[in-house]
Amino acid sequence: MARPKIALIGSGMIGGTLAHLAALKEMGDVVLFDIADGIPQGKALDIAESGPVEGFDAALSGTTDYADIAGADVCIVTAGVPRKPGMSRDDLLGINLKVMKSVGEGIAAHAPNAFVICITNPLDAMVWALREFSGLPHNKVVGMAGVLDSARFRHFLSVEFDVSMRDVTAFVLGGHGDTMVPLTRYSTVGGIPLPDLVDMGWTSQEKLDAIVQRTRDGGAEIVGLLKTGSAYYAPAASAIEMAQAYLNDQKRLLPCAAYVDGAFGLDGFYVGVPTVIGANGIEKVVDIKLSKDEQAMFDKSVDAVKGLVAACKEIDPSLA
Ligand code: A3D
Repeated sequence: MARPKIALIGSGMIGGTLAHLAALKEMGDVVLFDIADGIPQGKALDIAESGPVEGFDAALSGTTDYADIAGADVCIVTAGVPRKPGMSRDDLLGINLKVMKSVGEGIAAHAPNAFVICITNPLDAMVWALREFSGLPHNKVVGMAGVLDSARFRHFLSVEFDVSMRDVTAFVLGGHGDTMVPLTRYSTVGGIPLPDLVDMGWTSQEKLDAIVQRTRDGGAEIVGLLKTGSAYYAPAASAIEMAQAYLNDQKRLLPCAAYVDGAFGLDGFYVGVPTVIGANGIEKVVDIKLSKDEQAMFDKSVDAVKGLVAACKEIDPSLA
């Protein structure tokens, strides 16, 4: 059987890291696409030349021609611009919306059966726009943010509790912005919910609140340190986890920016929710019960995304 084909639209910091991870994990053959001629070809060749040392057989190629993504099983989209210090994700909207139009049309023309994972910011609005421009089914177009935000939350928690990251589960829902909703009640250490751990005296409410805030600011913390761009190792690892769930029909329960129609009181809207990812893409949106406070935070986050979607429609009336 032929190896799966993974197309990476955008070959910058995240795109290059995605290609490296996909090759190391032998997920399939990788095509790097970018408008900056030379970058995708150079990264593809460089990673391919590590194959004999690492022991992988995946084929890697780079291109500026959408025809070369033909028949891709998975497309991961990072095309666009990242944040610089002082910028919010929302500042990227105007530039990246235009990019989503060309990417959506390219995918629709050459890889209409792919599972498409969007990473470009502002995430929730861009995945919505990408779906609109591509016309692909909603269950096949999804945004990566929740896995990353939850991974950041899990990392901070494992350091606080001094336990293995493998034993910490966490959920971050809502839009991928300052209003994201880290759900402490559904986050656990070895199955023990965080509020119980506070009651047990293993940590304090103040420390937990600080970790929640650090999670919300996780992207900005990295931007502030790097100064030249935004995070790429953890974002790439997170999207790879989603791609593997699809390619291997794993039925993973992962928080993603998915199209929600009916659950959470929403009617046809992209935002971060718990989903099941398998061979049919987003196979289920898990409609968990939120407390009054959690619902208020979620609603605020949804409103922030609605504002961004409205701004997209103003910039490009074809989306209205
Ligand atoms: P960067 O290293 O600048 O790579 C972006 C690439 O996109 C560059 O190589 C550009 O040449 C290319 N590009 C620009 N326009 C086009 C186009 N029309 N078609 C194809 N390629 C194009 O950025 P990065 O890889 O660090 O980040 C990529 C995106 O991911 C940015 O929008 C970030 O804000 C976003 N991001 C999202 C998260 C989430 O958790 C959602 C995390 C980190 C970064």
